[in-house]
Amino acid sequence: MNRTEALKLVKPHLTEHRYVHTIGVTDTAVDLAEKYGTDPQRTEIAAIFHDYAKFRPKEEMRQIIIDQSFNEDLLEYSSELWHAPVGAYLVRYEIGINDEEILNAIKYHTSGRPNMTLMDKCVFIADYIEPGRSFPGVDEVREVVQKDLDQAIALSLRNTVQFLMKKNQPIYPATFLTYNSIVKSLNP
Ligand code: DGI
Ligand code: FE
Ligand code: FE
Repeated sequence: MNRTEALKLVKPHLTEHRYVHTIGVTDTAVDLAEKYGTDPQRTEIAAIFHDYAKFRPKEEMRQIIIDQSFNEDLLEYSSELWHAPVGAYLVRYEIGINDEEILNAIKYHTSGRPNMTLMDKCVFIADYIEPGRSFPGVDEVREVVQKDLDQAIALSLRNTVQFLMKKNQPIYPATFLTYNSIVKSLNP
């Protein structure tokens, strides 16, 4: 599947705003894949579909999480987290993508996971820094990612955790596990 075909398949599932975001994530992820040395074509497909399930009804997502025996902890945390694993599932069954590395990059694009692959990292950080994003701290992450991918991920996770804490929101444990994993790898 090429970029044009993939974009055509994802477009009906997104709003215009989210489609523009998706293109930003895709271009950013491809640049990073080339820079850091993972397959740009497959990273591109993962990025195009990363928010595939963003607009599914909550009840449909909840049912998929239960039926597919995904970590049911998810249901105790913000429904904003659900579209990532549900998206990986739907991209397999509705789009027919079976490439596990692509599916994992989609599945873990919101929380990350310990020991992320390069493709996971490129999609994760591209989602955070794509040109349409404008929140405090994003420019610093854009600079850091040019020098050190892992430092950029650590910084983005720190920002996200601080942001959620300031809003008195619970933090999904996987987000902390990802943070711990990446910080330990920076300071072995
Ligand atoms: O889907 P996007 O908006 O492009 O970005 P995303 O998939 O990174 O989702 C971001 C949302 O997920 C944002 O509203 C914050 C929320 N989120 C990310 N990590 C956590 C989280 N929410 C909770 N409760 N806990 C987390 O660890
Ligand atoms: Fe997302
Ligand atoms: Fe996104």
